[in-house]
Amino acid sequence: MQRKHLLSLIVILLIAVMALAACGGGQATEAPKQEKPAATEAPKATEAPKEEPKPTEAPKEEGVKPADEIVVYNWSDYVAPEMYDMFTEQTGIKISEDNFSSNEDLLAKLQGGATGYSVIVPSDYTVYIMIEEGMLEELNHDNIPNLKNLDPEFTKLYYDPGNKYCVPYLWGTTGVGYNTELLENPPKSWEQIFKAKESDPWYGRMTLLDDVREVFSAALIQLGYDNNTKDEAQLQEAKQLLIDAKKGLAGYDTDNYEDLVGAGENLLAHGWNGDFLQAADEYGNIDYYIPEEGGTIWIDNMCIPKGVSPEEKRAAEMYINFVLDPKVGDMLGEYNYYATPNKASLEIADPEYKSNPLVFPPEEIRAKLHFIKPLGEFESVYQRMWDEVKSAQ
Ligand code: N2P
Repeated sequence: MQRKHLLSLIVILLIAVMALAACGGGQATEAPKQEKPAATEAPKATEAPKEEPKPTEAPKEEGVKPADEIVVYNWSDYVAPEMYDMFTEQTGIKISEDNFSSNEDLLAKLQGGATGYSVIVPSDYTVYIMIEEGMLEELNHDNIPNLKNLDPEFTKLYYDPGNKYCVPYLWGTTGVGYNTELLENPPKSWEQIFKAKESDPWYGRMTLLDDVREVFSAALIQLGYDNNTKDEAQLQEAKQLLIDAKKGLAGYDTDNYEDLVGAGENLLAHGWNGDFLQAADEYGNIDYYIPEEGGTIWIDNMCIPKGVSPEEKRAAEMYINFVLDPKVGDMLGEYNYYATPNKASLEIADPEYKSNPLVFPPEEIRAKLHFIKPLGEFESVYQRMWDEVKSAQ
């Protein structure tokens, strides 16, 4: 009788413990520990490790030999010249680069099944889309110890909290660059750009980025609307503004716009701050500003596309860790005139770089800068309107 009672007690206890564990009232790993003393049978030594992976277990990729070579799919002119050689010297891994010129191109290429890229560099809103669509590998933070160098501000981004998938690379702004020798008084506003008169010196000698969200952002900002609006009437208005502006444009260009301004072929262009500032070094006659209605701000990121081999992933994580090195991050930011998200890099950076208001915009300018946000299904409406702008006569 006593034995029977004892058995019922054990059974009740077991059920209670299991119920608690199922409710999440305790940690799942605690339950087996508590039931062990009550169990009549000693657990087999071989069973235990299988059932309870220890948290200290080595990362799965440990022991994976990194690939000999990786390809970075990047924006053009977006590395410091010696970076790739330095990485190869340090690790023996060769790097080559392929370029895209807009987030939409990058996305379309990968959605189309392109493979062979180990590291890609999308902007904030595109990272969000890629995570949502399951297009990115999760990073193994154990392989990226230099993550600690990131400014904490860059670890809590809406599109990738905790840097689970990506690591910020550089950030910057989109505004207007112009030729200071040929244009004394550049247009202060987007309005003077979109509604240029034939008598304006920049009429016919300016370009806009070949980039749907950037161009619509500029038009919506000029109209005083949210640059991420989902209001079709506002978008129609922006579309019409852009169509009317076409006669004053030399075209849409994302690849050489800063050189065309430096060489004096065009007088101004819509583009990215660092591209203009690099060209200013080369040509000595370029300045950059945010038109009075405002502009955009963005953060570009290093991510690993889904489907790479474990060897490539390991090499990609080594590259990401390399870029996060304080000296490398500083070299990258200073050479490109884009802002580094790396706090340790900023600590050793040249004071001239850190205090450049065109790289690190002051508060009154920051207040006029807007991020491009992911719009879900509505993205296709922008695309359709963009097609209409591009094909309009
Ligand atoms: C660098 C291009 C800057 C990237 N040439 C804009 N997101």
